[in-house]
Amino acid sequence: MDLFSQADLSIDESDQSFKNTAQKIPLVDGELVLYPHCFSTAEANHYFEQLQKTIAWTQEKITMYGKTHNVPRLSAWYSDEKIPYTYSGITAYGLPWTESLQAIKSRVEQLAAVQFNSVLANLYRDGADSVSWHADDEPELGPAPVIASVSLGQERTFQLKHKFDKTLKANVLLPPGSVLIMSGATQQNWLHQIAKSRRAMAPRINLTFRWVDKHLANVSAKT
Ligand SMILES: O=C(O)CCC(=O)C(=O)O
Repeated sequence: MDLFSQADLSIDESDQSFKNTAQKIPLVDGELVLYPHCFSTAEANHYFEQLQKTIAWTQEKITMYGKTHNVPRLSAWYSDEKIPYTYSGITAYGLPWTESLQAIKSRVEQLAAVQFNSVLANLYRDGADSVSWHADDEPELGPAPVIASVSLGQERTFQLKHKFDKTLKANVLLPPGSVLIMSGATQQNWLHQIAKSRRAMAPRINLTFRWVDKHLANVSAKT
């Protein structure tokens, strides 16, 4: 049972620091909207602690040029119906939703006005953890996926670069409690990363909610 009661989690409307305003981030050939304070500070802290404790954090490995390395972050994949997800050469089968993930999913579904059937959770333990340039463009996500990315804990910079026009770049600071929604042609035209940092960094949890086509996901898992 979640010890943090629903009343504790409710939003105090008199608290002007909580404003669920959308910031449209201008992006050629893509759509990016940031909700800097979708979750209040209390909610963000609560979910960070819960997820840190309850997610099945896994150290994935990747083999490149015949050498095997630890992926520089911990991750876990949750979904409806054990949907497989194949990324970075790894196939993970979706774990059942936890109470916190389900609650966060409901909130971001309202915000994005779409339904999600899966989430990739990443734990960046410190500034040495990162995710390198990539697009969420696997066939099972569809040609124009809506991806809702929740940030908790340490603020990190989300960097974007255009796939075809090297002059186009963007940096978005992701504060705790924020939700970044990527949609339209963003994944077709842009790469994103969280770079390593030499500065002292506290842990950060990121959740990217997705809608995965189960049949296409099974095809990717088998190939
Ligand atoms: O941590 C982030 O903000 C980005 C995570 C990401 O790019 C991914 O899971 O595909």
